[in-house]
Amino acid sequence: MASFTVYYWPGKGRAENVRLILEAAGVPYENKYPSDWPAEKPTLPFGQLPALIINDEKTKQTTTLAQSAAIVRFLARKFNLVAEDPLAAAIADSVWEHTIEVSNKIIRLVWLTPKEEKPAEIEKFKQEVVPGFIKAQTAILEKNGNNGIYAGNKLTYVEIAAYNAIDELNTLIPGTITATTAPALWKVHELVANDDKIKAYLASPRRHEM
Ligand SMILES: N[C@@H](CCC(=O)N[C@@H](CS)C(=O)NCC(=O)O)C(=O)O
Repeated sequence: MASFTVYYWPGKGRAENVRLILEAAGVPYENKYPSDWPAEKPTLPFGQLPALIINDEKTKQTTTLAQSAAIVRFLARKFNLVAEDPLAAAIADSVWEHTIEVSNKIIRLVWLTPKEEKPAEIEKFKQEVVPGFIKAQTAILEKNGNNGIYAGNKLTYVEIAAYNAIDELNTLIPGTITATTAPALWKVHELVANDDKIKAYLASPRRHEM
C-alpha cells in the first residue's frame, strides 16, 4: 500500500488533474502547500510543482514524482483509468496533449498576463484558440460515437482532464462550452461531473476555489 500527498499551492492550477484522478479512483490523499518556497524549490526534482509524494508503506521508501503529465499517467495506469487497447490509449494521450496546450494558454492568461493586456489577450484567445479546440475535440468525439468518450468505451484520465479544461475555459470566459456551443464536449463534461466519486468531490470542501 502507498499513501499519496499532492504538493502544490492551495489552488487548482496544474495539480487539479492529479486530485481529480485520485478522487475518481477513490484513493485518499493529503494536500501539502509550500510554506517557504525558495527553500523548498531546490528539494524538488525539477524545482517546480506539482509533485506527488508517494510513501510506500511496505518498503518505507518515499518517492517525489514531478511533472503533472507523468503524475497523472502514473496514477491513471495504477488505478485503471487508461484504455486497454494501445491505439485507444494513444488517441487519448493525443487528446490530453491538445487539452494541456489549451490549459497552459489559460494559465498564462490568468497568471502571467499584465492586467491591462488581459481583455485584449482574452479576446484573441476566444477568437483564435477556442474554435480550433472545439472543432478538433468534437471531430474525435464524433468519430467515437459522440458518447462523451474520446476513444474506446471506458472513462479514462483524458475525459477527466477535458472536464477540467472545460471548467477552466468556462471560468475564464463564461458560457464558452455549453450543450449549445459545443454539444459533444458538453457530453464529456456531464459524464465526468456525474461520476459518483467526482460528484462527491465537487461538492466537498476538498475542492479548491480557484
Ligand atoms: N511541466 C511542468 C510545469 C510545472 C510548472 O510550471 N509549475 C509552476 C507552477 S504551475 C511552478 O512550479 N512555478 C514556480 C517556479 O518555477 O519556481 C508540469 O506540468 O508539472
